[in-house]
Amino acid sequence: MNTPIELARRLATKAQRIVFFTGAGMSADSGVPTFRDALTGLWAQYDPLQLATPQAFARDPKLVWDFYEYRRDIVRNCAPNAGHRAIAALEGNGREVTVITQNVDGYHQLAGSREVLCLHGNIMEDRCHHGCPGVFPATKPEDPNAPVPPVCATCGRRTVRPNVVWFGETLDEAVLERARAAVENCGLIVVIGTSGVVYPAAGLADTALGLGKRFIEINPEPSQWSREADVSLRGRASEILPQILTTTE
Ligand code: BV8
Repeated sequence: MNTPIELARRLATKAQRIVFFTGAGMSADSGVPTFRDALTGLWAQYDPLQLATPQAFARDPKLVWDFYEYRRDIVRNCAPNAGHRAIAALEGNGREVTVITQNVDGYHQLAGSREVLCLHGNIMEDRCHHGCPGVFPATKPEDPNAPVPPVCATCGRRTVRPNVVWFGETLDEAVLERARAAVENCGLIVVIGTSGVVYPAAGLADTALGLGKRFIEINPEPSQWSREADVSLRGRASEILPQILTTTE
């Protein structure tokens, strides 16, 4: 009798092209609060829908900037977990691995994954709010009296903003296109730690199901995909991923 973990292991071992589609739950065991968990979730403390929008930044740039600085400190003080590392370790042995993440913490890249599509940007980067080209690492200004948000170093006139996609902003079409192609070409999608609420990102998992792709889900809670998934594993990403991805042979 195959346990769900053994079935998931077999699907992961057989697949030549795997997509990992990850949400905030992927980094929960690193200590980064998810948006939705009642106790630690950011929804509980702040309403991202009120803060993670261009309107909020226009209305109160300092409040929104402080919200991101609060989250950047968490990301700086935490680190990728065993789940990120298990995915990264899979690359390189002749299999095509693509990570499509909704997360903005950069942990998949830090753990060593090379093919990472960041649908919603990177919280550890800034860009000019009024369009100067380029992004640059978010750093804390030395001068405690520096303006908040900081002024763009390129134009010297406008403020910077976090290099993330806010609610109501469109995703980078090229990134989304590459993500769609990866889903269409994969043999297996592993959907990890997402409540499937945020679109168009969640639409990628819908597409995978619609195309009949082999589908593994890892989440302590059920989701809209649980019933149709080949394997729906109730548990934590940092515990389950090493069990299904680490080849013992
Ligand atoms: C857009 C960056 C065009 C900022 C983020 C349909 C089509 C298109 C748009 C929409 C649509 N319907 C609604 C919209 C509008 C909106 C949207 O989706 N709203 C939601 C709230 C209903 N979408 C947009 O605005 C997108 N733009 O489509 O442009 C357009 C424009 C205007 C109008 C129409 C169309 C842009 C969305 C991007 C938003 N930016 N991040 C920032 O971070 O500050 S999204 C943000 O939310 C994060 O990236 C995060 O990933 C995401 C939250 O979702 P999850 O990752 O799923 O996390 P969540 O906390 O919800 O769930 C955690 C899960 O983990 C849970 O299931 C939990 O059980 C599980 N878990 C917990 N612990 C563990 C675990 N799993 C495994 N292991 C564990 N240990």
